[in-house]
Amino acid sequence: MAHQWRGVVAEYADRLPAHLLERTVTLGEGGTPLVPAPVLSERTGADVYLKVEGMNPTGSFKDRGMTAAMSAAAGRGAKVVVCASTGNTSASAAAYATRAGMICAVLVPDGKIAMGKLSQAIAHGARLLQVDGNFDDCLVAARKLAESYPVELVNSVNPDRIEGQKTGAFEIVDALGDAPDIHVLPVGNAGNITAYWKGFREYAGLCPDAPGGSLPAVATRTPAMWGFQAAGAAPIVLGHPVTEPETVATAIRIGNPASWRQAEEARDDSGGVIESVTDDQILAAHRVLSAEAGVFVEPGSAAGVAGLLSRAERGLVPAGARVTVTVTGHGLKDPQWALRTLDGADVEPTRVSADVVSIADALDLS
Ligand code: AN7
Repeated sequence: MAHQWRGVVAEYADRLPAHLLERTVTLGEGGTPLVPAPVLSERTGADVYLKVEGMNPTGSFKDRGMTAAMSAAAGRGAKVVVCASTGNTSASAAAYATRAGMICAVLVPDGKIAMGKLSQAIAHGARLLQVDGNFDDCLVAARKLAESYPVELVNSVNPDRIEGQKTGAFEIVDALGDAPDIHVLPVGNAGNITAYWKGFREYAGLCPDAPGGSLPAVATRTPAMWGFQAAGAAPIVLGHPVTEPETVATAIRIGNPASWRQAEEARDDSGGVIESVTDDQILAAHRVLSAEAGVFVEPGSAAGVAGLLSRAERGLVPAGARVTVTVTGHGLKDPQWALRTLDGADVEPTRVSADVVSIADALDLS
């Protein structure tokens, strides 16, 4: 019988804090495919792989951190959790809270989260509050709520979230046999770049004090971390918070990332970069992924690929480098972008009568 993946806490138990094992809350997250992307390799002259995180139980990478945060909360006997979210965190928190038998409150920016994510939070029975403000306002409120009321915060400022998310880096090294030369990902609140950098360092034996730090190293090196923010929400690139972030990539519409300093550390210690990409570049990369690579992601997830392609155009991707890109969330979260051309026109389905000749004609087969 094929091995049944047990979720990241059980699979990587020897490299995670022991308190996550007391009452593990899992939906079988992780174990996602690392898919070679010949189309991107050809365009960049590198050897490119996609870590397809849309394959997680709620359709985004957030599930890796959420199994950890929710296991810790359950172990402490928590009854209520809260998060601020641009959408995916709320979908994930809602699902895992349901599994744990907890109440989940989510604060989302009014009108600025994708329909798929909103539906998930509601379907899983979250107490959803649409806040008159942006993500950054929601996070400030969620933190204050957790300080003053008997509520656990499950945003990525919760260190257990980072512990869970670092397993994405472990899986990449396990699949390739060593760390890549470059790891690429979108940056919003900057938890994931922080987590991946931690995971890559731990697997290279560079963190003796980490859980499992005395285990043999799995990787011989660490990658350069390349992070990409949306141009209208690029505080780390600009060097100051953005009070009114704007981008089609609502997942990363964040003006004051909680893990800002850790993201800069990951960039600097790894010899990497954090740059911005325009909405047009994001939507073009979104289309390359779906129409040429066969991988459907949400716009925010395409920011990493957009940045990689932009650097390739500028001659900044070393020939033959092994590059992994985390594509963070599933295309079905926010499908409307597929129904527009890159010029912004609506895609109209072709209508035909139900006879084979008309159908063949419409398909240019005759
Ligand atoms: C698809 O759900 O912040 O830099 O509240 O949903 O770790 O924040 C989502 C972020 C990238 C950025 N891609 O990751 C939330 C939230 C997708 C995302 C990011 C998010 P971080």
